[in-house]
Amino acid sequence: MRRALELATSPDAPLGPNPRVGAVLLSPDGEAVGEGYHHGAGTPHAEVEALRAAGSRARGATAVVTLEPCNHTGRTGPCSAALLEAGVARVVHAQSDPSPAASGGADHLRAHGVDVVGGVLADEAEALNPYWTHQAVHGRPFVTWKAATTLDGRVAAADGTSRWITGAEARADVHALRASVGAVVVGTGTVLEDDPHLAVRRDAEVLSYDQQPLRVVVGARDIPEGARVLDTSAPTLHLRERDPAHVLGVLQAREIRHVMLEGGPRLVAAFVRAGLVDAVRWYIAPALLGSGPAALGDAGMSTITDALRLQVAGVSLVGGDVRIDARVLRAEEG
Ligand code: AOF
Ligand code: ZN
Repeated sequence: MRRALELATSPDAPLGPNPRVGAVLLSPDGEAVGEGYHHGAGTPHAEVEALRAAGSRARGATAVVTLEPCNHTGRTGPCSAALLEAGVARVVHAQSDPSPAASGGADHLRAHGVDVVGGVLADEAEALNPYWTHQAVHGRPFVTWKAATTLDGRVAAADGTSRWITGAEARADVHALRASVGAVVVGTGTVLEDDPHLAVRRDAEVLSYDQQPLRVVVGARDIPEGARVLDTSAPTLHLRERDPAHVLGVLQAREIRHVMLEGGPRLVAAFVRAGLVDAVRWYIAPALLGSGPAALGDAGMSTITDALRLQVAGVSLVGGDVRIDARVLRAEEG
C-alpha cells in the first residue's frame, strides 16, 4: 500500500476533478507484476493502468489500491468489472469511495467471489484527496476563505484604499493558493471597489488559460466594462445572485472541488451564515489603521456564544506578515 500511495502522488498526477489514486498488482508469491496511477479525469483509472501493465499475470493476483475500485461508468468503465474480467483474486484498498455514483465496488467484487479488504492506510489515502473527498461526502466543494488584514482586523483604510496591506511574499503565497483551487469567488462589490484581477501570476511561472482557476463574480450588479476580472487571462463567470448554496451548486456541477473565497465582507458573511466556510487562510500585516472595514460583515452573531470557532492548523511567517491556517469547527466533528 505504501507503494500505491507513492504512485498516487506521482508529480504528473494532476489535481483536477478526479482523485489521485495508485494501484499495484501482486502475484501470489508477492511479486509486483503491474503498477499504475490515475493521470486525471478522462484517462484510465489506476487499476486499469496496473492491469494493462500486468497483462495475463493479473490472473490470481492481489490488487492493492488507494481507493475502493469504482463500480460505475463515468468517463471510463467500472474498475470492479475490469478486475473481475482479469481474474484478480484479492483486492486490498485504502479509502472507501464516498461518492454515491461510483461506490459499491467492494460489495460487487465480494459478490463475485473476490476476497476484499478495505481501510488499509485509509487516513493517508484520504489525505491525498481532501477536497475531492469533501465534495463526495457533502455534495459541494470545500470552501477556503482567504483574507488579509491589519493587526487590528481592517481590510481597507477608512477611505477605501486597500493596496497593499500585506507584503510581496504574502501576495505570492496567495497566488500559489489560487493556482491550486478550481475557482476564486468574489462579490460584485469587491470588483467595483478594488478591481481585482484574480488570475494567477507568479514572477517566472504563469498558468495557461485552461490551468487558471475559474474567476467567479457573485451579485446582481453589472461588472463594469474594462474590469480586470474580464480580461482574457482566465475564464470568468458572473452569477447574478448571492445565495451561497446555489453558487456552490453551480461550481459542484462544474466539478470544482476547492473554492477560494476572496471577499468582500458581505459575501463572506452570507457564506458564514449559511455554514459554507470550511477553512480560512488569513494573512495579518503588522500594521494598524484604527478605522476602516473589517474582513467579515454582519453574519448574524450578536453574542459571544454565537462566535464561529476555528481550530488553528498552522501559523507561519511569510515575509513580514503572519499567515494563519484554520479549520472551521462543526458540531458533527465535535
Ligand atoms: C479516478 N481514478 O484511479 C479511480 C477512481 O469519470 P471517471 O470514469 O474518471 O470516474 C471518476 C470516479 O471514479 C472518481 O470520482 C472516483 O469515485 C472513482 N474512482 N477515480 O479518477 C481512479 N479508481
Ligand atoms: Zn475506476
